[in-house]
Amino acid sequence: MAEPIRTTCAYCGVGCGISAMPTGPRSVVINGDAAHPANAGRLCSKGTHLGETVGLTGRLLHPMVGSRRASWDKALDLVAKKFRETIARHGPDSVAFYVSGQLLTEDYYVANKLMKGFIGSANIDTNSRLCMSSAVAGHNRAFGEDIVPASYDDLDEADLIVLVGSNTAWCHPIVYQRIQAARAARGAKLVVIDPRRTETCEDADLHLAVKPGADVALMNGLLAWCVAEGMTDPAFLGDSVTAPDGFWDHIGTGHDLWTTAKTCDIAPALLEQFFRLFAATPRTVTLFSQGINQSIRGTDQVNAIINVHLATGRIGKPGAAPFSITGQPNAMGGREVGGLASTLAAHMDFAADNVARVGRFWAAPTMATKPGLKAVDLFRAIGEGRIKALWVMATNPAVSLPDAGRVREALETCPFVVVSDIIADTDTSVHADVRLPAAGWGEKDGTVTNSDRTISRQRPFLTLPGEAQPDWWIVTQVARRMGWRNAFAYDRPADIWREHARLTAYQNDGARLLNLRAWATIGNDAYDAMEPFRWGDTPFADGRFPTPDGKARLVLTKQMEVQAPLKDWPMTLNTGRYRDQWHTMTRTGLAPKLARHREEPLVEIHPRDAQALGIGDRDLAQVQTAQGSSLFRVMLSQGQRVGEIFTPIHWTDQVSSGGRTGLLPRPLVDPHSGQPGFKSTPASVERVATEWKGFLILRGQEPVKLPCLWSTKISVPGGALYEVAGNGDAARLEACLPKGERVEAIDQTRGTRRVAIIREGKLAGVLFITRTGLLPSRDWLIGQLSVEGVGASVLAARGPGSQPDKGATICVCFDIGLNQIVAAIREQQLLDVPAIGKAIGAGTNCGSCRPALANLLKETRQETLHAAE
Ligand SMILES: Nc1nc2c(c(=O)[nH]1)N[C@H]1C(S)=C(S)[C@@H](COP(=O)(O)OP(=O)(O)OC[C@H]3O[C@@H](n4cnc5c(=O)[nH]c(N)nc54)[C@H](O)[C@@H]3O)O[C@H]1N2
Ligand SMILES: Nc1nc2c(c(=O)[nH]1)N[C@H]1C(S)=C(S)[C@@H](COP(=O)(O)OP(=O)(O)OC[C@H]3O[C@@H](n4cnc5c(=O)[nH]c(N)nc54)[C@H](O)[C@@H]3O)O[C@H]1N2
Ligand code: SF4
Ligand SMILES: [Mo]
Repeated sequence: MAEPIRTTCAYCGVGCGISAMPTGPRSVVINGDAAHPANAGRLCSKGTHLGETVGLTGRLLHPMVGSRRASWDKALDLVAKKFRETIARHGPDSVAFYVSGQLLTEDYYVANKLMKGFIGSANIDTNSRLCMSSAVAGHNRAFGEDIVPASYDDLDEADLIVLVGSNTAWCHPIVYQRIQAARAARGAKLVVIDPRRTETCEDADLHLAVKPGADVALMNGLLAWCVAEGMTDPAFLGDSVTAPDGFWDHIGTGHDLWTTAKTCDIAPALLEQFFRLFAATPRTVTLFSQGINQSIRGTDQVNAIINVHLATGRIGKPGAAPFSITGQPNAMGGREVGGLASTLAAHMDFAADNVARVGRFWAAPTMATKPGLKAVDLFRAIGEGRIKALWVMATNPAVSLPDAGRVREALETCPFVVVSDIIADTDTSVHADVRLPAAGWGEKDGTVTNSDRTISRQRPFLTLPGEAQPDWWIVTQVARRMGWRNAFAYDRPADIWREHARLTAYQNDGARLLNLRAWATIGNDAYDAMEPFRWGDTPFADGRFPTPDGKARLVLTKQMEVQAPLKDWPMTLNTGRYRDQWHTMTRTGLAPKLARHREEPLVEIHPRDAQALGIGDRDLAQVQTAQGSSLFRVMLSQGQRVGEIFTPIHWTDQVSSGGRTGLLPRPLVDPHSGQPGFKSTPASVERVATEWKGFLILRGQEPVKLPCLWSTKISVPGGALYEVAGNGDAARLEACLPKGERVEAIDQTRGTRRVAIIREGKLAGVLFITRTGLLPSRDWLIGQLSVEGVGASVLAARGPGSQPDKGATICVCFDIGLNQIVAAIREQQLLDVPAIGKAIGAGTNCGSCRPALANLLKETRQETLHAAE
């Protein structure tokens, strides 16, 4: 029997090892790799269901010029010619690449080399700008190099774990499980600092619902407390840290408990509890992500966290570190090759000696000598006509950049846009002049670096579909055609890896900690067999930092005025992620199992705000900002702070008519990092009335545009489910039904319309609309897509003895819905999460739903108590 292929998960920066056993040309059985240090065999819901995403639905299989298929030769020649001509006419800064933390290190390396050493511009930026550039800037300011001074092992050894601005249970689930295991094993305490009460808070010892943007005040208040309590580390401060003038005076002024509590809008007693716990616990890891980074003061927020760790000597020791956890599978690899516009290569910046050194190494004809444009400025320059040729690789900026409406306009006006993607139609690629089919996960071959500096191999186990090619190949082909044949004469990813490793070691006398010298000469077989390894074991263990004087820097950070609500925009919009979707859903959207957790884009709002605005649960509401507006389904949530709303980032034109979060955020950025403040935009919300609602189930995946106000699509086994709502005559939706034998039940007085199309005894499509009443369970009807001999009775929408609606899927692995879990808790009087597992299986496989189960237990218990009162 064939051996499983060991590879790394396609999604988040946890970087879990996967064991993939192909079972056919486009099918695979996925298991966790027990030997991988990041996950020891565990996988979350997204990783577990990767197998559902390797089909060819929606794939881009051939190069396309406009809407016509082209040969690779023709497409590559065209890209090379257009870039060459634009550079000749307007100079190297008139072109740009916008790349991604989802490229492999080898892809990233050649794209960076081409732009910075050969085209001679640094206009290559990446979606990592939107993701962790504030952490990069913060590390550089504090340590002199972008070093993450923590590893997952530290989580196992910590006594206190503080999560700041991180919904770890949803976004880094295997890290969350590791934290839970550490708590079980050694009683580590968990504190979550997040304006929302997320599932990550469910089981925490403390949740501080901080006022958005007040984290600097919080951290400075914490530092002031540690100073006052004599809990700083004078020896470490003396030997290893320098402070700027006025630093300690600043911390000593206006950072008392009461002032801090007021600024952060947290009860003083609760804040004091946290301060005491922190001060008393030397082994503390403070893990942070987008709630900290994605702010117009993100870099200061990062440094405020690092300051506390430096001042208390909690760095470079087991179980004690500030820990910036990265989002994408290769965000760290991108940092290592220098793929940001503000870095050069291999942890070097644009200092003249670095430019000269890298230029020598590459034998580069035209080195970039200064940083290029950062993402938001880059797209502004495109909109203003200053950049005339753009190549987008492995990212979907029409959705994911702030003020995405302007980004779409910029893409439309740019004279030449190339998009390399695995999917044919994305909100970005519809603006492309040339689309290049890239190899996807399971096909591509190279390395990634996860959040804790562990480098692992992504290995192929599927053949390349159609004419798809790996990103490194596409880039080097264009580079060769632009005239740099020798500098891009790689035959395989291993050739690129060796060159990258050599560059990290090149004239590196120890000034740069990133040094992969040992890997610079490995053979192709050793590259293929590479085991996961972490570089830079425990950074700063010797109390030395990569600054000129060897000391770390405290950075003076000031809490900016937290803005009072504006008259037209009384709410604050926060944006982020769902447990089972990945970014713009081009891959997770293909997995029916992942679709059912959250089927529609929701705006979460506190019941008190909703009441004041006349908005009810499950209504539709328009969220508006100065940048744009979009429609969402309403979800009342006690977990929101009053005055603050939350929307998800995932929905696109390809799957829905609303939920376009990207149109809403301000394009304001942090002054140091250029990272946008996605988490806080002044907004308003308004109810939108509809006369009818309903759903449509269609066999197959062929996309259809529905003529109604609200439509969202999810994949289901055998087809697609659309939720719809609108005004006027709903009959027009019937035009979207396929041809075939038609059965219908139309009740004008109750305003219900039920139409089914049956072809050769199989259900081809159904439409259910109601103006007044309830709608039946979708589950049973979806099941009918895979049944033979369907008849008119399908309109009853339930079979003999069929079950009531399962509700939103909570446990993806065993397909168990909310209603089933609540029923089991009530009927079997279940008291804890393991008991639910024993009774119905939920939560016993990947474990991603365990926080949700804990929450349901609590809510159901409260309901029962109220009922008993
Ligand atoms: N399921 C899933 N997992 C993912 C991804 C995905 O798309 N889906 N994407 C990956 C990527 S690229 C990334 S970057 C990570 C992101 O992972 P996270 O950063 O954990 O995710 P987010 O939902 O963006 O935001 C985290 C939290 O920050 C909080 N927050 C907002 N404002 C503030 C504030 O002012 N202060 C504080 N303290 N908190 C605040 C939000 O309420 C939110 O709960 O997830 C990775 N993992
Ligand atoms: N409002 C708001 N906006 C945000 C955020 C937020 O919290 N709030 N978070 C930001 C963050 S942290 C991030 S990381 C970004 C993510 O945003 P994006 O990077 O725009 O999102 P993805 O959907 O991951 O886009 C990846 C694209 O690459 C394609 N692709 C997948 N694999 C490959 C491959 O191997 N090669 C090629 N060439 N293409 C491939 C996919 O089909 C998809 O079109 O969103 C940012 N935007
Ligand atoms: S936590 Fe989940 S999404 Fe992240 S790498 Fe592991 S399996 Fe993949
Ligand atoms: Mo990210």
